[in-house]
Amino acid sequence: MAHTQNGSARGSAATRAVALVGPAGTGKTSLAEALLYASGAINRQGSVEAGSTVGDASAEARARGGSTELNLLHFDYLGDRFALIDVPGGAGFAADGLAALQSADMALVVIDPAPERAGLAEPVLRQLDELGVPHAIFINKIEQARAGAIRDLIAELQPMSREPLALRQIPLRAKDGQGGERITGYVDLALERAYRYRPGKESERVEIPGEVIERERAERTHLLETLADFDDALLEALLLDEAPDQAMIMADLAADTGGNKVVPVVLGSALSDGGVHRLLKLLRHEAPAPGAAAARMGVVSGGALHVFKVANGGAMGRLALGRVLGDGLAEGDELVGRAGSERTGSLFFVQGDKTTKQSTAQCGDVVAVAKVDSARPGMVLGRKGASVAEAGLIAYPPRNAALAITTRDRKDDVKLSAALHRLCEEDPALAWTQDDASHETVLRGINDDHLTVVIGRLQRRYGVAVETRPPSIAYRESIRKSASQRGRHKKQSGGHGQYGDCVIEIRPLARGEGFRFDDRITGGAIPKQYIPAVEAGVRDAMARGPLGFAVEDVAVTLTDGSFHAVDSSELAFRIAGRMAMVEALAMAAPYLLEPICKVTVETPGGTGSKAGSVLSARRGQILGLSPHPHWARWERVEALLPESGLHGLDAELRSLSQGLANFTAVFDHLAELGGKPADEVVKARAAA
Ligand SMILES: Nc1nc2c(ncn2[C@@H]2O[C@H](COP(=O)(O)OP(=O)(O)O)[C@@H](O)[C@H]2O)c(=O)[nH]1
Ligand SMILES: [Mg+2]
Repeated sequence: MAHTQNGSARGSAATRAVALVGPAGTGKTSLAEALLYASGAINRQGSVEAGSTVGDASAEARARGGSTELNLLHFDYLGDRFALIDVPGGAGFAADGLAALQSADMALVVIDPAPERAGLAEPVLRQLDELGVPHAIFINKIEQARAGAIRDLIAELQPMSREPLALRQIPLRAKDGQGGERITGYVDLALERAYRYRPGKESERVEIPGEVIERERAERTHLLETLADFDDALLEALLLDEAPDQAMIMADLAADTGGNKVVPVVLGSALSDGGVHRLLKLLRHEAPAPGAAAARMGVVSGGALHVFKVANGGAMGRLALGRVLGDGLAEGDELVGRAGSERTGSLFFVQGDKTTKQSTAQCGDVVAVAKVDSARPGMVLGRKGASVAEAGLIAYPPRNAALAITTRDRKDDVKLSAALHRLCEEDPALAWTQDDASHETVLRGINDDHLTVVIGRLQRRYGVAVETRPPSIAYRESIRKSASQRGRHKKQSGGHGQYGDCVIEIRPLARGEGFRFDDRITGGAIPKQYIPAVEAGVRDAMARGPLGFAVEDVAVTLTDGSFHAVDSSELAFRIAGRMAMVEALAMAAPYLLEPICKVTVETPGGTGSKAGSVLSARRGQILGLSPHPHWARWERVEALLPESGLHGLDAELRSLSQGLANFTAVFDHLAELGGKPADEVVKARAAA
C-alpha cells in the first residue's frame, strides 16, 4: 500500500515508531530536529533556544524552553518511514508519553555524557525493561565529554539495565590547540572504521588513528563477547580465534537490539550533526518492524489503533492520537472498543503542530484521528472484525501536588468546569475534584511544574484566569471530657408557640468509632416521634464544632426532656438538640484532630537520610529507612506525616536528589494536634 506523501517516495515497509526518552534537557527535542534535518524532512535545522524547532511548538513548551507534552514527528529515510515520539523528560510531563511508549518499536534513551548524572536515566531504563520495549542509548552533547567519561558512564549505567549494554562506538580525540582536547569523531566498533564529524553533514571516513587501536580492540572484543552470548556460531569463532564474519555481526546486532537482548550505546551531538546520520542507519537496520509492538499490545489480527493520547488544543478540535497496528486504517472505518463502536473521521499525519489529512494509514503509522469520542489513552480499538486483546491499564505516577483554585471572575465558573473537563481528558495525570465540605475546586497533578503549566494552559487556551492557594486540610475535632447539658427552645410570639426541651450527656469515644446516639428517655418525657429530631439537631451541631471543624468520636445520650401538647414540633426539638450539643461540646474540652498520611519515599542511595530529615522537619515520624526492594542502590523511607506536610514536599525531596526522589502518600489516621500549630489552625479557621 505504497503512496506518496510530501512528494517523497515511500517504501512498502511498515512505518517504525521510535520514542525519544530520557532526562529533561539532554537534547531529545534537538535530536528529533536533527533527525528530521539529516533525513531531509526539513531544510533548516531549528533550535530549542531560538524556539524554532518543529517540536515543542505549544505555547507552554516555547515559554519554558523545554517540552511540556509529547511531540509527534515523522520522516522518510532511504525509502523507510519513521515516526518519532519525543517524550518530555521532566517529571511533571513524562506521563504524557507513557502510553505512547508502550507501542513504540524502539526507544532511544538520550542522555548527556557526565557520569555523575547517569542516575537520571535510571527511572526510564527501568521502565523500558518493564514494558519490554527494545531500546538504545544515545549519548548526546558528546563534545562536552571529558576524557574517560564514556567508560565511567557505561559502568554507572550497566547496573540500571536488565540487558547488557553494548558500546558501539568509541570517541576520537584531537588536541584543540589550547592545551586541551576535543572529540572529533568516533570509531565504529562493529565495522572497525573511524569517522570524523563534519558539522551539518554526514561524517567522513578516516584512518583509525594508531593511539586508539588498543582501546578499539579491547572494546570490540567486549562487544563481540556480548553478542556471542546469544549466538553460538559467533562464540565458536571467538573461541577458535577466527575473524568472525562481518555479515554475521551485523545480523546479530539487528536481532539482539530488536529482540531487546542487548542495549546498543552510540555517541553524538544533536546540535552539530555528530553521529546523527549514523543513528539514522542504526534505526534503519535495527529498529524492529511493528509486529512485536502489535503483539505486545494484544493485536492478534485485523487492523487496530492504539490510542495513546487525546488532544483538544489544536485547530482540529478533539483528536485521538495513536498508532496503527495490524492491517492499517482508512477514514470512515468502524473502530470497536470497550465503549462501543464508532466510525472514524479524518485521519491526519502530525508534524509538530501541523497536520496533513490522509485517507488511509498503514501499519505502524502514528496518526491523529477525528471523531472517535470514546477513545481514551491506553485503549486499543480494533477495526471491525479484528481480534484484539484488552490492553492493560497504565499506572500513572502519583499526583503529589494539589492546588485549590478559584476564578478571578465569578462569571468564568461555568467555563472553568468545562475547561477542566477537557484538560483532564487529554492529561490522565491531571485530576480535579469539587470538595463538598470545603466548597473548593482542587486540582491535582504530578508536581508543581505540572500544575503551573496546566494553569497557564487554562488561561491561554480557555481564557480562564484563576487564583491558587494550598487546598484546605480536612481537620476534625473531638472531646476529652464528658458533659451534660440541657437545651430548651421556647417561643410564644402570637399564634402557635414553639417548644422543645432535651437533656443530653456526651462522652468521648475511642478513635475511629465515629458517632453514637442513645435514647434513655423514660416515662414519655419526650414523645417517641420527636427523638429523631433531637438527634438531627445534635448532628447539625457536630458539622462544625467549637473549633470550627466536623466533630468525630463522640457518644450522645438523650436522658431527659419535656414537651408541650400544642407547641412542640420536630423543628422545635431539632433546635433544642442543636442548642444542647453546641454548649455541651464547648464544655467537654474539645481538641483538634489532623489527618496523618503514610508516606513512602523512594530516592537514590545516599539521599535517604536527607529525605528523612525533610520529613522530620515537617513533623513526620520516621518508620524506617531500608534498601529499595527492586532497585539496587536506591533507598526507601517510610514515615507518618501530617497531611499539612505534603504541600511542597515533592519539590523539596527532588531538590536533594537531582530531581529523582518520588513518593506516595495515603491517608492513614487522624491524630491529635495540640499546642501552637493547633492554635494557628483554629485561628485561621475562625478568620475564614
Ligand atoms: N552542547 C550541546 N547542546 C545541546 C545538544 N543537543 C541539545 N543541546 C541543548 O540542550 C538543551 C536542551 O535541549 P532539548 O532538545 O530541549 O532537550 P530535551 O529536554 O531532552 O528535549 C538546549 O539548550 C539544546 O540547545 C548537543 O548535542 N550539544
Ligand atoms: Mg524536549
